[in-house]
Amino acid sequence: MVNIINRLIAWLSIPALWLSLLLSSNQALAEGGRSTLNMPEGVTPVSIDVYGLHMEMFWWCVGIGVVVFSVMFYSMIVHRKANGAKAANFHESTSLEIVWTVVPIIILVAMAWPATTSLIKLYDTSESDVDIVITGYQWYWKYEYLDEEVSFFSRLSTPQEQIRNQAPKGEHYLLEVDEPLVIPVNKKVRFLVTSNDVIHAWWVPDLAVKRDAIPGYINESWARVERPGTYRGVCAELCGKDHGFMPVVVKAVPEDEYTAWLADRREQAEKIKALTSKTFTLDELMVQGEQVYAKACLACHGANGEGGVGKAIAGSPIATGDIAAHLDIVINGSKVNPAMAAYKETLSEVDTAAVLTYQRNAFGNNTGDVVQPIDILNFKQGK
Ligand code: HEC
Ligand SMILES: [Cu+2]
Repeated sequence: MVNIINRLIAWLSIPALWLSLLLSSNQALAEGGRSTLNMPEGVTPVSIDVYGLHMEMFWWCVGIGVVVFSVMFYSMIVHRKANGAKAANFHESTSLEIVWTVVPIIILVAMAWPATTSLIKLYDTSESDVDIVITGYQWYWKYEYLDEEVSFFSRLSTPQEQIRNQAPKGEHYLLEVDEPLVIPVNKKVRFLVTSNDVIHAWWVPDLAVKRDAIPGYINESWARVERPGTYRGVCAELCGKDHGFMPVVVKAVPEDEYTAWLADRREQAEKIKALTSKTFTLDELMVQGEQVYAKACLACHGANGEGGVGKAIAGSPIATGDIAAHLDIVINGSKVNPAMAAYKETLSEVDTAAVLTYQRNAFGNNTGDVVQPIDILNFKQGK
């Protein structure tokens, strides 16, 4: 009688255990249609492949777990010593050893086959429709559309007040940028990933793309996004103090929208080029210079040019002295303190001219000097 009750408890406890595990995991997986625990399925054929692979492996593991633990719990309850069980004594069972070698081999091959086909697809960057060079910088990204003469920087746009807990955090806190990468849907977009300084990694989970950005190397990847939308990612390689502040935002749009955006971008670039040869008045440069200063220099040089991380601009021997030295430190950066970065690539000629003119005339520096965009261009070209 006792024996029968024991068996009954054992047989009932095992399904009850699995059922409760299944129910709790189901709840975790099903939140809002999109799991908060599981990896995202993504929006490209490759990402869906990767997700399928992940789920397949997952269920293999669940199956093995259920079988192994079921046998274990059953044996522990039914064949326990208190119940008078005697241990069976068998050694070197050839058939058992063959079974536990062959079965795992079959399972491993069944896993390796789909994994290899997915990997081959993942690495096939041939015959792309759009090619984009992605360059990591400390701490932002540069996107360059090959053969389109369109390139721009993409920086974090989360306001400082949110980062410093002086304002409530927005929906896309630390996952928003001023200029997202725009790509067309249903086109094979090839990413050529490299870096300008240290190792970064360009990662967008929804596209199943994660590539190291290494100075001097170009790593390739690709995506064919099937659903228009905004997809977010981050730099996935510890790259310095602002590693957590260089997110990636990809906007996938229908093709006609993409073509219009490209044309618009090209027009903007043309305009900037035309402005480079224009002569500005002191007032025009001061207005623009103030904006550039607030965006790019104020954090280190202070709202009143009083300095901080950077040296004071008010009364600075460089900002009130020889213009060539001023051009040199802003365009090429400081030779002694890397905090003062080179702005030759990140500020346009017009912006550089404006901020130099501003620094030479604001904060009581009243030199009356006007620096024109053409001066910047000439300096950059060594004239
Ligand atoms: C991350 C901080 C930082 C930012 C941002 C920054 N600077 Fe600097 N800047 C410095 C530091 C540090 C020095 C001192 C460099 C040295 O000792 O050689 C400096 C020095 C200078 C000097 C020379 C001052 C002197 O009297 O020696 C000028 C001019 C200057 N910066 C202009 C700019 C301009 C223009 C911008 C914006 C486009 C800018 N800086 C943005 C940190 C910064
Ligand atoms: Cu980085």
